[in-house]
Amino acid sequence: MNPGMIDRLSALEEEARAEIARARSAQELEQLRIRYLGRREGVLTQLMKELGSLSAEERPAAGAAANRVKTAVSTLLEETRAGLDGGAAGGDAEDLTLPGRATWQGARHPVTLVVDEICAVFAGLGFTRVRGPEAETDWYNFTALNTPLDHPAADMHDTFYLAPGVLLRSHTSPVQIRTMQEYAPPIRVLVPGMAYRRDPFDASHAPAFEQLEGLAVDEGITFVDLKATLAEFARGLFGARTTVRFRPSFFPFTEPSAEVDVSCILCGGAGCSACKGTGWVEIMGAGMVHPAVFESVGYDAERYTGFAFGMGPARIAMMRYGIPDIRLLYEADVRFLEQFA
Ligand code: 2NL
Repeated sequence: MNPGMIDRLSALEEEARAEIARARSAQELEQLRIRYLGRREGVLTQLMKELGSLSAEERPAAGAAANRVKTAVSTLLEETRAGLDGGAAGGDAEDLTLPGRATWQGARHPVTLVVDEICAVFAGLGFTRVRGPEAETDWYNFTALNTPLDHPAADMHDTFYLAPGVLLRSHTSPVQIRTMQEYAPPIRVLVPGMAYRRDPFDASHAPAFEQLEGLAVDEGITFVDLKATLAEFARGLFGARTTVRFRPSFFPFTEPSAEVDVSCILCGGAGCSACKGTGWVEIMGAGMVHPAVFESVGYDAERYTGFAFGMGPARIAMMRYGIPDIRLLYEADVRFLEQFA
């Protein structure tokens, strides 16, 4: 018997167990395996080589002890490594270098930003913001607006019909009709909301789009009030140096009618790619409310006059933020939207 050998084996086992318990990674465990069990330099391997020099009586007990320690250390290494892989039984220490999670920053949609801004400017001129149904009857959407049902705009190919005589409104004007039915003049309302047309969905058209219309009705309202109101609006939205230009146009529900341009918000009128070198960008249509519209809501067309206008806030948002394709406004892509936070 060689108590020296047995004692050295016990001490070695104790030391190996303590070291393995401290190990925090697979690499550390592998280093320990090499240190204790490595084929050439392993501490236990070296001790086992000494077994040959023991006496025949001592060798069996020392050999058995050596094999038991070798198996114990080897098993412990394997179990500890399995625990690390599973992650549950003491995995790698927490990685304190991981960046923290950023808090979510919500943002209003660019079209909402523009609608709210326009409404704020008109609020200063006494306009109230109103809403109404998106599913309408053809009377509110066309007939009341001096647009006969055989007009091309009322065609199945241009309008989403839900049932005979029922449709998705093709503009927000039915809300003004409802407002006039409900209230006597004077009226000043601003109507933002979705409108629907059977247009192909391309870079500059969407079948569902935001519209924003305005209506003012009172005794003695003239085209001068329309011009002054829209000039004030343009300065309020685009800056004090902005000017407006009216070009003759046609809408069934206004007479006279005009297309309204503003001096280019990017170049100030000098001419650039945004205004195609003209210095002007078209932002809305407008005009004096047609007497037939007043008659359809029961207003006295001899007593009252009024002006109305309509614009597409998405177009204005695209201009203002340099958005090249209208479809970006409908994709709900967070990478696009969070730029407006
Ligand atoms: C455009 C043109 C316009 C109106 C909308 C309107 C409403 C009533 C009576 C008269 Cl109830 N007019 N709305 C008038 C002129 C133009 O919109 O280009 N929109 C995007």
